[in-house]
Parts: sequence; structure tokens; C-alpha cells
Amino acid sequence: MSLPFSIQFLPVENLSALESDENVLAAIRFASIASAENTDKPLFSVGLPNLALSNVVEVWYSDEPIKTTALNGIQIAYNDDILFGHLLLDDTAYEDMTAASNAAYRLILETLKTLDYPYLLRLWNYFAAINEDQGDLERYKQFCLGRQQTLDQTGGFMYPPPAATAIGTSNGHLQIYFVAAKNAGLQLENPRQTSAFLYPPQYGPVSPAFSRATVKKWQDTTHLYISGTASIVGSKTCHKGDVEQQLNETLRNIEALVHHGNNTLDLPIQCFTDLSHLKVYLRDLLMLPIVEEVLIRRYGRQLPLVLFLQGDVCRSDLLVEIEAAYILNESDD
Ligand code: 3EB
Repeated sequence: MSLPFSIQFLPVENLSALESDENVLAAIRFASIASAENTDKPLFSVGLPNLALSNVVEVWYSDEPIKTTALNGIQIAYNDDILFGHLLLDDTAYEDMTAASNAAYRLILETLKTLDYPYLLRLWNYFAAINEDQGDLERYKQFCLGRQQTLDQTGGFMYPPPAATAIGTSNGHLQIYFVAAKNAGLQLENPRQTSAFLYPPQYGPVSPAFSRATVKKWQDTTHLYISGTASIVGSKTCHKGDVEQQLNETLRNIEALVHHGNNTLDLPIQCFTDLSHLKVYLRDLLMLPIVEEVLIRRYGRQLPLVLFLQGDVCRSDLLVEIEAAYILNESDD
């Protein structure tokens, strides 16, 4: 069986030691501030403290030997199927987050066009002070505006829009990493949630451009990449101020999405515990014990490995957000 890539959460490793391993596409550590190794290959830290397993590194493996390059300030590794890119952009060099986001997305789309991996499958966006106003607009809303400006200026994402995460860090630059492919994935939306790109204007001057999930059918396997998911039903935040109820609502959303994928796109999984590569983003580290307790009460020994990361969710009234995937490793079958 040939897999386009797999991802493992491993014990601490020196990122630079992974540079010469030609089966390593990318490696990510979790730290108090974002940084990148001085390499073409995407070896970097995101500015989200890891609350429970502080010495974990997330390693992306390729079956085939990879190639690396740097273009437009983006660290890149790729094989025949996918391209992994990482951009760390000093947003303080721009007038505001709108301008920084616009520039970042222009660089990303330009790079994908040049290297001919046109289909973005999944993106992660991290930047500081996400819920703070700059000028008279919250920086998350500015980020959405800059992203949309790029899409309007360049003709947009190749269909469908990617799955995405957008989370606030406590300091550091605008950091975006992403996976793009030669062939398109399938869009999966959530029957319990308004599609984000159809959110009404009260949530910002432009709607956020992402899909709830991407389903990607590769030659020998099917993957699911689930966007950051929170306690939103329809387009409204539910259970303000109550992290336990927000967590339960988030889990209902993810379970509904997985069922819908099984029913409509032949997704080979049925429930939350079939998922992998779970990340729980917590606004306040003091919420960690209650969140762990709810997850264990709900799923017991079936609970997959979870990373708990400290970060700000993109609406100030959301306390917790969860992302997940279904990605089989070679050793899993
Ligand atoms: C939401 O439903 C939650 O703007 O790229 C989740 C994932 C959220 C990605 C983005 C925003 C983004 O609106 C917020």
C-alpha cells in the first residue's frame, strides 16, 4: 500500500536532526513563540504551548523521498502527491492584519500556482491578539478580510475551499502552514452548522473562507481533515461561559460531521473514536482538568491520543475548539 503521507506524534526530537531524513516532509513543535529552522524544509514551532505533552513533535512522513525548496519566503517539501508549506510572516511590517493576511495568501496562492499543486486541502492559521481590535475591526475579522481580498484578486481557491484552523497565539508573527495536492478533495459541510462561507454579516464584513472538512480519496486510502470545530450551532455561539457544555456541543458537531461524511461520501468511519490527530485548543489552561475529564467520561479507553494546546479561539465567546483527522498510518492495519 502506498500512502501519500502519514503523521505521528513522537517524543521530543531536535528538529534540525530531521532535515536530512528524506522521508520527513515536515516537523512541528509546540512552544511559547513561533519560530522556524533555517532550512528549506518546513521544520518549525508554532506559538501554542502544549499543556499535557510538552515534548511532543508532530512528524509528517512521506512514503516516497521528498524534495525541498524555498519560494516566496515559504519553506516547502513535496512528493508526487502533496506539497507541505510553511510561512512565518512579520505582520508588524504591514499596516494591519488585513494587509498581512492579504499578502500571506497572495504568497501562498502564487507559490502553489508556480509549483503546480493547485488544490489546497488543509490550512492552519496562527497569529497574536486574534480577538483584539486594530483600527476599528477585530484582528480575526481583518484576517478574514485580507484572505477574501486575495481570493477576489486572484480568482479564488481552486474548488473546494480547504478545511482550516484559525487560532490566536499570545505573541509572535502570522504563521500559516498548509497541504496542497495535484488533485482536488471533496467538500464536507456540517448539517448542524451554517457553512462558514455563508455566515451572516454580524460575524464580520466577509465570511470566513473554509470548508468544515475535506475528504481526500487517494489511490490506496481515504483521508478526512476536519477544520477547527467549536460550540456553534447554525451560526450562533452556544453555552457562553460554560466550557463543559461548549465541549459537549463541539463533540456533537464533530460526530454529526463524521456521520454525514459516512452517509454522503462513503467515508470509511462512523464515530469520534475512529478519528486521529486530535488537537484541543483551550483559551485558558485552567480548563484542562475539566476538559480531560469530560473526554474520558465520554469515550473512556477508546479516546484517541489528544494534544491540548493553549490558544485563543477566533470568537471571543468561544472557550474551546477541536480539530481532528482520519489518516491511517502504515502500521495501523
Ligand atoms: C467557526 O465555525 C469557528 O477562519 O479559517 C474555525 C476554523 C474557525 C477556521 C478560519 C475559523 C476558521 O467559525 C472558527
